[in-house]
Amino acid sequence: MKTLIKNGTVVNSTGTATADVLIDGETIAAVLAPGSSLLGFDVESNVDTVIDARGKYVIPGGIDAHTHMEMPFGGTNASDTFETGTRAAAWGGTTSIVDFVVQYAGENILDQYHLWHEKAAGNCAIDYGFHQILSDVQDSSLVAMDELLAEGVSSFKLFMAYKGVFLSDDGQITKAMQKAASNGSMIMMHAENGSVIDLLVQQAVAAGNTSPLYHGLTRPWQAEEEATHRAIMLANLTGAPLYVVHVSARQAVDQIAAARDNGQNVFGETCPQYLYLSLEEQLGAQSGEWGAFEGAKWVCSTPLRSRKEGHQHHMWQALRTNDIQMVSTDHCPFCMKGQKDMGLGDFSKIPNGIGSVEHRMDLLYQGVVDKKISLERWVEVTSTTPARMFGMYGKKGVIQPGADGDVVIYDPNGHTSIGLNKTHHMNMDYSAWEGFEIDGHVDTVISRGKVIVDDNRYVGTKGDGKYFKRGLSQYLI
Ligand code: DUC
Ligand code: ZN
Ligand code: ZN
Ligand code: ZN
Repeated sequence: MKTLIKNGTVVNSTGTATADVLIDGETIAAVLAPGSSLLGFDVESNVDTVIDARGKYVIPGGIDAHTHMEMPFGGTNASDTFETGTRAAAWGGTTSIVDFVVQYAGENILDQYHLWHEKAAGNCAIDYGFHQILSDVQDSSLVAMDELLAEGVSSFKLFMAYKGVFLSDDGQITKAMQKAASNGSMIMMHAENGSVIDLLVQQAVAAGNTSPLYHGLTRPWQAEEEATHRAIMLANLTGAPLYVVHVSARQAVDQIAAARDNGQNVFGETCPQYLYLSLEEQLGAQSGEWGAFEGAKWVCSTPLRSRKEGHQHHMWQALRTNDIQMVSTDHCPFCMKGQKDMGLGDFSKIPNGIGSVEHRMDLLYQGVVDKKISLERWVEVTSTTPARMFGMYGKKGVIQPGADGDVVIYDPNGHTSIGLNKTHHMNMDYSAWEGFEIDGHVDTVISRGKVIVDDNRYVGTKGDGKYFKRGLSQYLI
């Protein structure tokens, strides 16, 4: 099967050009000057399918390097399965995810890794890889980190919060970092000071402050800045590379920037919710069907932060200046009915998470329209950098010969109304993005050479997506 995408504006992180893209089987075979022949053959008359992309952007498929499909968490499971979540991702122009294998304390990480394969295999619409979560850092886990690396799991996530669930203490973190420093893998960190947060939560609930609004107020930026700094110091001590997930506080960004200026291999990820949404808006949402409990829709950790304090503005700036390198979703959806509503009367029981896997490419494209980032930077933060950060580049994250045929045709003259009247495809009974309007539209999504979304129709099949073995981060030498 050969497909020619002709006359499109091909956008890579390195630049933009009008070109034809030839996909042969699962792989990009050539990027050609429009209408050119190949070894004397007229290309267009020698392919099976021709797609005219005139006036549209032809970009490498999005890579969401932070998702939690069907994660057991907060007394329930994230509501998207690998099937529903990856299909929603495809609708939104994302052609690869990296999901987190969960280890709770006492569990064996290799058993968990195999369990995650069972959940995903045969169910995914797009390609997927895995990171491994480490909770209690067992001696056997340190050995297993090498085995997982050989399986293509080259990044390990630790938590400085969620006592009794995920939390590792500083000694355990240091041990895992020592291992990462020696085997070349990446340490990912949920950087919030869990003891401080647990105290503030306990005090709030005891004082009768039980509404969702107290979620953000009991997870202050100081807890994020402090933990980010501590993680950076432990990485400095051990020589491990550090990737800080879901950065929301401007002060945490500044810690990451300072570490980078200091020559450390420290990287930062943010999410669409920290670019667009704020604590004030969460506080203001009182009038929907859930009244004062509406705010539960946006309970996630790290939390939404105050717009008055300037976090969102600072985050866009950091994305532009490369103090923050990439954008993932932390896709962790829960329904209001039967899941989030477990926290009626006690905000600390609301499962933490927002679903955005379908909307990341659109939401970041709006940043291009609004002149917050350039067109090439859009591709870089949503695809190219995730590929390089997590050892996929060359196959993923770029339109070039030899790369997988993961291509999105994006229409800058189209329009997308997000979440409105439940037009999204995530398995949720609400949308955190209700009412967002995007001046652009995902037209066609191609995954390893196969069209899976075409003109507002899903035409793929479950099981199209395959496990992707990752190498070491291509940012490290
Ligand atoms: N934050 C969330 O909001 N959900 C999943 C886990 C996390 O760290
Ligand atoms: Zn986290
Ligand atoms: Zn997460
Ligand atoms: Zn369109």
